[in-house]
Amino acid sequence: MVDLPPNTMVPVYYSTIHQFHNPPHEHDRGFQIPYHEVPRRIEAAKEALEGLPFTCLEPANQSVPDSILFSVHQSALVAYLKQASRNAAAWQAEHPEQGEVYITPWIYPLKPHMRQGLLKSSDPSGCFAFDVDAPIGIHSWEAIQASANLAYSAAVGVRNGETRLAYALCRPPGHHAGPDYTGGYCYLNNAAIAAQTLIPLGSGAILDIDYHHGNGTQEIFWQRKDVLYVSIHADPNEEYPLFAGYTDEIGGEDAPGWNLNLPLQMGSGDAAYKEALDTALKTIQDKGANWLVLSAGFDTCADDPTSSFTLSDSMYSHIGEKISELNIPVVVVHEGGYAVEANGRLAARLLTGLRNG
Ligand code: OKP
Ligand code: ZN
Repeated sequence: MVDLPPNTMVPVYYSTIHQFHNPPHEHDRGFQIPYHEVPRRIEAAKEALEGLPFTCLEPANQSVPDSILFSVHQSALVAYLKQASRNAAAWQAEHPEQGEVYITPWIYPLKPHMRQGLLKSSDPSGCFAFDVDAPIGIHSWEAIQASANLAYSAAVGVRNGETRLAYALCRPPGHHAGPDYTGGYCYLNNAAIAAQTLIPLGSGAILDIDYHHGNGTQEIFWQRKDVLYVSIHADPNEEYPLFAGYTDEIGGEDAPGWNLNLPLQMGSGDAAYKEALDTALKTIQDKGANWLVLSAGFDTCADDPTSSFTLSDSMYSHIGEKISELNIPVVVVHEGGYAVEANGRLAARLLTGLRNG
């Protein structure tokens, strides 16, 4: 940040626990493919960030309190996540020959009467997922909690005035997770937890620069005027999550104008992105945000195997520098990025830009 004293260290929150969450498969338009959201992503980011001269690595020194957790998520979702991890453990104990198993919700309540029945049943898992790409294994709940605790710890440091910039190396990511659902590798919404933690500093904003629209974050803050959600992402007509991220989603009846979607054409590059970023930052400033949570996805980069955008490495320095001009405290929450090693060099560029302005 521009007015950081020159030798202030930037805390980078990291936990080893994420590596025990390692599902084998996901689905692309129904086809089974290897899981892109792999442990090495966050290890690459950790190595690059701890290599910067101005960072210090920190453990998750705080656990998300229920008061924060249950103001962004329903308790039924949390109960489901715990139970699903237990179910995976029980299945594994009974079928040791199958090795590590990951459970996926399998019956989805398309209509309200189906939901009513399913919720009362012995396996309501389909009531808590909007897609098939948030599988749960024996260690997943531990990893999900550890990830949320990193976002919370980073936000507490900023809320307490100990720093004006912090980075949470969250894995699994969070921005597709809504009040009561998982989806798209996401289980608990780390960015929403960070934002809720910063509310004592006044109203603020979440800027989501992941390639995919953060439908979960949008829904959590849909009716709120104390948290602006702004997202730059690929055209949802063509790209996941398909059902959200359109320009006419401007916020609920209680908060019109407090949600801004800036979808870009498939194949967009630096020029289009810079323009959208200027619009995003102007809106954040106009709304008088006192703090920013940055949902930082790196799947916008040219070499990402899952994305059509072609951002150059220098864009991530530029994004950091432009954000620093807001001159408000920033909590960075790691989201996507599937060019595995790129998570390292791009996170380093982003954080360096944020720090040096
Ligand atoms: C998570 B995050 C379509 C496959 C969709 C889920 C993508 C989740 C992205 N090609 N699989 O926003 O990076
Ligand atoms: Zn993404």
